[in-house]
Amino acid sequence: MRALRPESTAEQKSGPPPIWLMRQAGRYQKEYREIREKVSFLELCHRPELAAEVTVFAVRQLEVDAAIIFADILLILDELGLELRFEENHGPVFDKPVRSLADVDALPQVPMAERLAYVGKAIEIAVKELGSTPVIGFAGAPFTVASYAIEGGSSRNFTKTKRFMYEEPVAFEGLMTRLTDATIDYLKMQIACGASCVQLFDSWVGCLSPFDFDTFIAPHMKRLFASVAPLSPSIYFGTTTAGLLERMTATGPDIIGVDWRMDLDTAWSLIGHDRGIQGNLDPVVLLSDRATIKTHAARVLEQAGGRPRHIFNLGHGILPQTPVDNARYLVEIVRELGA
Ligand code: 1CP
Repeated sequence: MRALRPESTAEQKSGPPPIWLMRQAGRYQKEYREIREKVSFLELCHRPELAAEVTVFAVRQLEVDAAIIFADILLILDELGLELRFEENHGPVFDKPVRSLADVDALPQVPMAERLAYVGKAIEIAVKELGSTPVIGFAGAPFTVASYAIEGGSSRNFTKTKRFMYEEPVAFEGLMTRLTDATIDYLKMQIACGASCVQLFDSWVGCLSPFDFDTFIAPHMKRLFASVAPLSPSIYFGTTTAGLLERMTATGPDIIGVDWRMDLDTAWSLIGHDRGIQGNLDPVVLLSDRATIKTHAARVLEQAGGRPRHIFNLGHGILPQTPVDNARYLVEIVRELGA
C-alpha cells in the first residue's frame, strides 16, 4: 500500500516496487481454463466462491503483491438491461444497444450496489483468504463502458460511439451521468466489502481528442474520483493516452496507469511526481525469452528511477498465450532488480 500513499517521498525509497499484472486471472492459466470448461464466463463472475478462487489462485501462482477481484467491466450494463452475452471467438455482444435519447431514458433505475452484491461477496471471501495482500476493486470508466453500450460490443474505431457523442450530446451526457452514478454506487460497495483500492479501466479513452476529453468525459471523472477519494485510493488506467495524461491527472485519481506506447519517465513528468504511476511493460514481452524479459523490466525500473510511488504492471492485460513461467519470472526479476 506504500505506493498508494501521497506521503511517500523520494527520500523514503526502499526495496522493489509492488507488482501485480492486469488480467492476472485468466485464460493463460491451465487451472482457469479447467474451471471455464465447467462454467461459462458469466457464471464464473456470478458465483462468489469461484470468482474468489480464481482471484486468490492468481496471487498464489504468480506471488504478486495485490489481487484484483475477478469480475468484468460489462456486468454493470447487463444489470441495466442491455443483455450481455459472450459469443464464441467474438467477444461481448449486447442485443439491446443504446442508440438514442429514448434508449437512455428507458434505462431502468436499478440499485446497482445491490444487483452487483455478488462481486462484493467475492471480495469479502478473497480478502479473508489473502490476509495482508490487498484486493483491488474495479469498474470500467463510464466512457469505455458507454462505448460497449453504444457499439453493441467491441469496436476498432468507435465510430458509432463518437457520432452519438457529437450528434446527440444530450443523450450522451445522460448516458454518462447514469453510468457514473451506477459506477460510484458499485465502487462504494466494493470498498465497503474490503477492497483496498479501486481501478477505473478507461481502456479506450485514448481514441478521443483532448477537446473531447475535456468536454464530454472530464466532468464525470471528476465527480467519480471526488466521490471515491474519501473512501479509497484510486487508479485511472487507459491506453494510448499520451495526449491526455495531464487531463486525466486533473480529474483527481491518486495513480495513473499507462501503457508502453510512452516512456514511463516521460509519462511521469507529465502526470507530476506528486502522483503515483502504474505500468508499463508491453505484455508481448512476456511471450519472449528470459533475457528479453529481464532487459525490458530493467528499463521500466530504470525509468521509474527508484521513486516510491511506482506500481509495476503491464501496459495492458496479460495475453492468453503467455507462458505462466514467464509471468512468474517477471515478478521474480522485478524483485531482484528493484532490491
Ligand atoms: O474466460 C474467458 O474467455 C473470459 C475472458 C475474460 C476475462 C478473464 C473477460 C471477457 N473478462 C475477464 C476478466 C476481467 N476483465 C478482469 C478480472 C481479471 C483480472 O484482471 O485478473 C478485468 C479487470 C477485466 C476488465 C475488462 N473487461 C476490460 C478492461 C481491461 C482491458 O483489458 O482493457 C475490458 C475492456 C473488458 C471487456 C471484455 N471482457 C471480456 C472480453 C472478451 C472483453 C472485450 C475486450 C475487447 O473489447 O477487446
